[in-house]
Amino acid sequence: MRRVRRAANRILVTAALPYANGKIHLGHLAGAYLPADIYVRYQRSMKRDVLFISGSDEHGVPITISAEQEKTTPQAVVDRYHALNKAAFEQFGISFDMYSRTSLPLHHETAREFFLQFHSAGILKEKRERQLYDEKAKMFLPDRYVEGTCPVCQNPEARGDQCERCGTFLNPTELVNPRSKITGETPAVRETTHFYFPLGDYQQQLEEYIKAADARDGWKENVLQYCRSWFKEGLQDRAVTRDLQWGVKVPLRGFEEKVLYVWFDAVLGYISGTKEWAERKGQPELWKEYWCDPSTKYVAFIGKDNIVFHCIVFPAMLMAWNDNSSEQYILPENVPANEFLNFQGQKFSKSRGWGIDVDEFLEEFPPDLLRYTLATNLPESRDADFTWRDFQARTNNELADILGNFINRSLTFAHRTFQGTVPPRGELSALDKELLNQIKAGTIHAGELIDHYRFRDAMLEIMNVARFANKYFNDSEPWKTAKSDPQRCATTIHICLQTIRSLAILFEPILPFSTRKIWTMLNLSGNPLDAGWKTAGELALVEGHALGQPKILFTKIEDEVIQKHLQKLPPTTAQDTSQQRTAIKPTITIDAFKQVDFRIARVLTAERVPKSEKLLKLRVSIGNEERQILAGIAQHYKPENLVGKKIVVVANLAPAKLMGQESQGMLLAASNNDGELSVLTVDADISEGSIVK
Ligand code: B3M
Ligand code: ZN
Repeated sequence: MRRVRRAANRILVTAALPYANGKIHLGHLAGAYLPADIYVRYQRSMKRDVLFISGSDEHGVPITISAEQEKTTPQAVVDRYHALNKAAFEQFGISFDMYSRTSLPLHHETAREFFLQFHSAGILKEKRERQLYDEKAKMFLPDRYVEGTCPVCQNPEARGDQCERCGTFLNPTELVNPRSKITGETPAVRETTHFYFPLGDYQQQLEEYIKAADARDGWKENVLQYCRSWFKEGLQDRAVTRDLQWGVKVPLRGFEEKVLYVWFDAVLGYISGTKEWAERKGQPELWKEYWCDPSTKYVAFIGKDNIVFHCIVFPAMLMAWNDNSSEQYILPENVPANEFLNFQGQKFSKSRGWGIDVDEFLEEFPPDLLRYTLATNLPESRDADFTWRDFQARTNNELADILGNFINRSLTFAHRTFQGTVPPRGELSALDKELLNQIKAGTIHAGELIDHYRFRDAMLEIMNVARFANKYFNDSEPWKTAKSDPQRCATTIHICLQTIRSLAILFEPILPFSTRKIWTMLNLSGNPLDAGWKTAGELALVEGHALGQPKILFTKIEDEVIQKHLQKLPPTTAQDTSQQRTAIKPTITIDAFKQVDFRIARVLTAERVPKSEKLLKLRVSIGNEERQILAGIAQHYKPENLVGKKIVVVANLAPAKLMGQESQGMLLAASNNDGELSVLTVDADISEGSIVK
């Protein structure tokens, strides 16, 4: 389908309001905040008017549960975590225009205003209903205070509001064998009165809305699928009040002991947060330009567990409001929800100490390293995995060896050979032109990808420009032309310096700290955002411009550092290990795969390595060459049984020394948990030296 994307010059971006009862971890960042920030920074660079709102979700049962656990008040809990999370986001470079909080009076007023409008318009249904009551604790149990078996998938640890395993939306009374999370008792059933929002009345309108927004802006398939399944089940009335003390009080006589359901008020936090932003700016009405002007495009970034509230509940609330007011809210034009990020093959788990919080991470590593690794591995269409090894590899092999290296060698060269100035540009060679074309094309393509919420691919595209630039430096051999053809050398370095400026602009959304340092090294005023995305392809540095001093941008991460973190992880159970084995590594390009040279090899001889229990020494033929390969398979194969076999080897692996002997390659083998191992072999009619692909 052809998309008619709204060419919005005013964009409202929100990112889910995290509960202020715990710290932000890497999974949160990859789910909503980093993609939102990349999007926002790019839009700012495109000189679009973009407003970025988030804040703390300070109500709801998770907060009161934390307060009970920590033996303190809900207010103390949210005060602490709001401050911690706000600081962590800042340190990570998330560029919110406003990080608000839902405990503010302005927010309470906004939420009550919506509730009262719905109430007086007769939209809400009052229902007397049966609810779970904990007789020992003497209180009605909110959804999250109840656990039990999921009626759909039999998960024994389903929550009262939703089963995390199968995603089914639940009422606590639907759980099989419910138990109170406060006392562990089986709750009783009692009657209470609550207000319900008739979600079903809006189903048709919602389906049409999502269809139209998808046609214009291209919704993600995972998001559409969730929505379709809810529509298929049919939308039900949802209770919007709760028997609780902590939250937005229900503003009606006789309901003083009740508060609004946390999700009813939380989504309105985007609106009240925008109001707070406008008030702080001294233009209290300005929020309406973002919420009530149909030419504004609204994009809501979230993680997949929040899809129903953003694609169904919130839009339905706005529709209901719009039906009864002259003030008309816009609806999300897109809800680009991400799947989950795992950590070393498993779910982040606070209780098991599995994962790492952002503040802890940033005590040790600069934010840009983490931003880059996460961005290249966002769970955009399926769950992804953060591993320490990948973090090390991305930092060392990409940021340091490609981007950092290119910038450093170019600037160093300019200082050594051209007195630290931009040398004059002569006639352009084919290679010069190719690099400039790559930059221009990369700028356009990466921009389009970001506009389509494809941040991973955009990052690949941008890193490929840097990769090409690094290769350009090598292929142009300025260290040779410096003597043989000084004018050519000047042109090469001129192009390199222009490219550094381009890369600073293109990498700004992902490396906001480092790109500002690059800007300083180029001795440019302002920052790469001010310069703007559209100028990335321009040759903006003037001849003779005096450069700043080159500094190391990215320091490599040593093995010991990674080892230390791996050792800190809690021990894994057998089940965990099998999960870990099945976790798929981050996506690589076909080009990356093609760098590995797999060949068919015939085993000529095989013998044990003296004093080693594990190693066998093989002599193999890969066609016109013989190799010695050491492999840790002595406990699985008798040497004589391998002779004559055709196996698969990596022929271009850097040689390594094992037990004092050189290994000139590696053979492929597979093993499973209980220690079985098998060397990969092929049918005998494939000749040795053949390429495996
Ligand atoms: N606080 C759930 C979460 O942190 C919830 C999001 C609210 S967005 C309006 O995942
Ligand atoms: Zn389930």
